[in-house]
Parts: sequence; structure tokens; C-alpha cells
Amino acid sequence: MSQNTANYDENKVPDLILSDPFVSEKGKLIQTVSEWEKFRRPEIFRLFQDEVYGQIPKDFDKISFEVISETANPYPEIADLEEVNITVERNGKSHTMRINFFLPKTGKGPFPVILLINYLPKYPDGKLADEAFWPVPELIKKGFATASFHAETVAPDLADSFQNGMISTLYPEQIGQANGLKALGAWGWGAMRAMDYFQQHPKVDSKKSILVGHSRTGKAALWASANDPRWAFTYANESGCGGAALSKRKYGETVGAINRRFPHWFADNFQKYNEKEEQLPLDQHLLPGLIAPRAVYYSSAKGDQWADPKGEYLGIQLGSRVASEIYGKKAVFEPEFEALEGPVHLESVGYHIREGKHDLTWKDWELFLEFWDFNWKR
Ligand code: GTR
Repeated sequence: MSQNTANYDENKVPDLILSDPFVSEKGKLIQTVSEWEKFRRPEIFRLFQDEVYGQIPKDFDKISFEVISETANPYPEIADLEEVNITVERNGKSHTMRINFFLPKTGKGPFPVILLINYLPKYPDGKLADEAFWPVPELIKKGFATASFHAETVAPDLADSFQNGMISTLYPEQIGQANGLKALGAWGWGAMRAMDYFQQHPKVDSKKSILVGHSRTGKAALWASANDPRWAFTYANESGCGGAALSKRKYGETVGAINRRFPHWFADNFQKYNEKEEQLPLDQHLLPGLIAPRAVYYSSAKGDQWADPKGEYLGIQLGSRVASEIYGKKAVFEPEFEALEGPVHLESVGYHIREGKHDLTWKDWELFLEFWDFNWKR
């Protein structure tokens, strides 16, 4: 199925049978934080790990950081650039990934930090990304430190070579396991190693941290944050199928379509559900609950029907129930998707949809940063 042959007709969306976040596999009603954290969250986490994304291994022997500097700083007036090699060792082997990290020149810090998982090729003028996609100067002027790494510094984004980064070097035993580490998990692992760097950096307030991903790296950001509670905010823009959007709607990109085009992204087990989404023992509405009570934000574009904006909205609307009903946040998403008149910015959860096509734009950043302000200043 391609973008042209996908279903975009709401009338053809099947009736949704979605599992209840608050009933455990053994049928126990889940009502308190401790019941959630002890019983239900681990069950849901395991389902996502085994059936959707694959494992993210947490162990290694050593991590070291080396600030090197190779490219010119494109914003020398306002920001310092640290180019950092992060080297991780396990069982006598090592993998080095690179992050590009901008710190404001004014102010003493410690600064809140925004990490973007990038996957676009280098911009033609030598900048690391298009300035709307990663608006470094604007973020610096607002008092953030901001970093990005390229997905391929961790794992190549190709079906036949994704293992040839950190997976085969550090975690070869994952290869071939039905729930083994794949590319999305590897990129999420990269975000965790960047967080290791931030945590020891005197100018970073790592408690005020934001992990951002667009599309495929939005999916990776969500799974990373479900694995790593050090991220205070997680922002997934247009993450669509296997990210924000409900798989069982079969609207736009489907599980079969994504697994055939990108067989290296998800756990091999996810292939079992190609054209059989109704058999999934979970759906993406359970994902925000793995991040709660930390903040999670989704956004969609009207011209990006392939990512199923309504499915993304339902993912966060239903998913926010953990924040509101278990953690007592003011996080009830009231409006129907069709009645949305602007962004929904609530306590620890939020959403917006904008005009235009599949892209991470300045409008998206602006609205997300309003959500951030609202949550810190509330
Ligand atoms: C699309 C893919 C999506 C999304 C996107 C991207 O072609 O079908 O799942 O991840 O690419 O990463 O840009």
C-alpha cells in the first residue's frame, strides 16, 4: 500500500476495540499510582517492547565524552558550539556517536536543554539542519541550550545495514531476537547517551529537558522517553503510524505498509500484525501513559493525512487518561477532534494541528514552546 492507495475515508475506519489502560491482564482494576507503577505500567511497557519496538538495552561498561571541534560555529555571536564524541564501551568493543551542542553565550545557566534527534541530510550551506526544522538561534535567544545528533551516528537508516552501527558492535546478541533492538530503539539509545552527557554538564539543567523528534525520530523519541524517565518533556511531531497514531484505525499508513518499507525500524514481532492490526494486544493510546506524569506533546499537520492526524489526536486524548486519572493532573482532553479550534495545552499533555504538509516547522516549535511555558509557569 502506498500513500495514494491508503484509506482516507473515515467511514471505512473499523470500530475500535482498544484495551483499557486501567484493567490489568489478570482483570484487576488499576486506580492508584502504586497499582499503576507496580502492575499495569510494566505490563504495558513489556507489550510495547515485545510486540512493537524491541528492547533498548541499558547496560554498558564505560561511557566517555570528548569535546572536539571540527565545523565552524554558524552562530558565534550568540552561542558556543560543543561538538562532542560520546564513546560507549561494552565487552571490549566501543562505539562513538557525535552530538552538536549549542549553549547560550549570555547568562550563566544552568540552561534547560532541548535535544532533537535529526535524520535529515546536512543542509547545503553547511548548517546541521534547516533553521525551521532546528531553530537554534531562536532557541538560544529564549535561553535554552540545544543539541542534536544524527540518527545515523548511532544506527544507519537502511534495512540491510541498520545493525552496522552500535547494534552489532555493542549489543550483537540483540540481532535476530524477535523483540531485539532495531533502528528506532537504537536512536532512542542515542538520546539516552546524550542525556548522560547533559547530566554531568555544569551548564545544563538536565531536570528541565526536552526530547524532540519528527516523524520517524518522533517515534524513536516516544519510545526513548518510555525507557528513560530523565526526560521532563517529550515532543513528537507528526510521528504517525507506530508513534502517536492508533494502528487499529488503519487510516493512512498501516502497520503492514510501514513494516514493508522500513523493516529495520520496529521489532520483528511487529510484522505479525501486518494487515492484522485488530490482533494487536495493545494500541498507541497506551504509549503516553508510559511517559506520565512527565509531559508529552503531539502535533499533526492537516496536509499529512498519511500520518493520520485524527489517530494521533485520539492517541494523546485517550493516552492522557493516565496523567489525569492516576496522577491527578488537569489533563482532560475535552474537544472532539473535529471540533478543535486551536492548540490544547493542558497540565503535562498537549496537542496542536496546523495547516500545511509533513514537516517540523517554526509554527510547531512556537506552539510547543507555548506549552512548555504554560507548564513551567503555571
Ligand atoms: C514516512 C513514513 C512515516 C514517517 C516518515 C518520516 O515516509 O511512512 O512513518 O516516519 O516517513 O520519517 O519522515
